[in-house]
Amino acid sequence: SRGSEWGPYRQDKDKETNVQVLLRCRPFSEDELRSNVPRVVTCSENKREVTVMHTLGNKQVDRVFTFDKVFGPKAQQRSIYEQAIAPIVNEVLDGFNCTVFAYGQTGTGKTYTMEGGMRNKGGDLPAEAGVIPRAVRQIFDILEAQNADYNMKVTFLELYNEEITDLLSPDENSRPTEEKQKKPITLMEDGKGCVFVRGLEEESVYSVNEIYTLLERGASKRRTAETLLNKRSSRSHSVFTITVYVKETVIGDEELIKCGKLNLVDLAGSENIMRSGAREGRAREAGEINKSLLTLGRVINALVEHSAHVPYRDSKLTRILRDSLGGKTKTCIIATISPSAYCMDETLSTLDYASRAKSIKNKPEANQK
Ligand code: ADP
Ligand code: ZZD
Repeated sequence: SRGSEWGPYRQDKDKETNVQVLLRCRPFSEDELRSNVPRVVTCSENKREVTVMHTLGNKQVDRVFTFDKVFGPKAQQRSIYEQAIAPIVNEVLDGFNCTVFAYGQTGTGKTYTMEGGMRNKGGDLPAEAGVIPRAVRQIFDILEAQNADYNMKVTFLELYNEEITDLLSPDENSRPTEEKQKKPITLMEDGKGCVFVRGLEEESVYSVNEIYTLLERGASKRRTAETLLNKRSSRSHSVFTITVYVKETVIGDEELIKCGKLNLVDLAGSENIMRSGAREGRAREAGEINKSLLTLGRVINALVEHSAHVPYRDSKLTRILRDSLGGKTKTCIIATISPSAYCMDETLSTLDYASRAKSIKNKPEANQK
């Protein structure tokens, strides 16, 4: 077993790593170009700096922020993946749990970054494919190249108004009658402080195509929910999780199973917290308050300030992501912003939030059974 008191693992185990924070600024949209709105954001990828500069009457803004990596408007999906995410996926295959989440105002590219768009169907990855399809592809490529004995499971959920929807559950109509009543989805604690979501459809997958079929099901389920409830997508969080078990035969006949988990999270638009914070009373009545996003901010603040109490238990999102914030999971936050003057206040608030998150420390530990 891992780490005798004096072995090399001991040190490893106590090693703290900061949450990695990346910044991505999207290009101007066609609307923004047409309206000639001024650019207020400049990115220096080399210096890893983002500058926000603007003069309006006698109000002047000039601020500089530094991140672990900075991606300007020209950065391609593939280059972000290769530079920032591929190393994380390698760690998952080494038995670590890792989480990547996208944070930012609605319309700044969270979903584009995490999922991407799909122009050319089938075959190769489209150039616009985001983190999820690329991570899936990389995991299969590696496992197949190693000729590994593996098992891979995926789940895909949406959290809206503190309610979890399973984006992979089969159509109610195609279920056998005895299963027809909805499976209740609940958060369970495993006794070791780890939380898992019970009642989710957990699909074992053995090929990239199988995963694509599931992504399609998830995306279409979400579209249906969106049509029924306008603006839902900007207020909901989606969590795609891949769990990989790899069998390893070690010297002797002892068998080890390495297990790694990757959570890919697309958070609700950050503008929602600001607004609901400002008029909490009315927002709550309207069912608009985003308890999970508010609590995420409070958890980050508590960790940054080393508070004695971290309010993980106050929302479903923070219960699900507990281990990613101050726990044993390696975490990367991708903060997304717009370059335009229209969005400056939200941009500054995203940059402040993301800067604060840089000082959160986790203690990654590999799983082994
Ligand atoms: P969010 O998920 O933050 O609300 P979206 O991912 O839906 O934002 O992005 C809003 C729009 O901007 C979409 O049309 C998307 O395709 C486009 N977009 C976002 N980021 C980029 C980018 N880096 N390059 C090109 N288009 C982008
Ligand atoms: N962003 C698109 C889905 C949307 O909002 O509908 S793009 C990727 C990750 C998770 C779910 C869907 C996808 C997506 C896709 C689109 C259409 C049908 C299936 C899946 C996608 C994009 C590029 C490569 C693979 C999958």
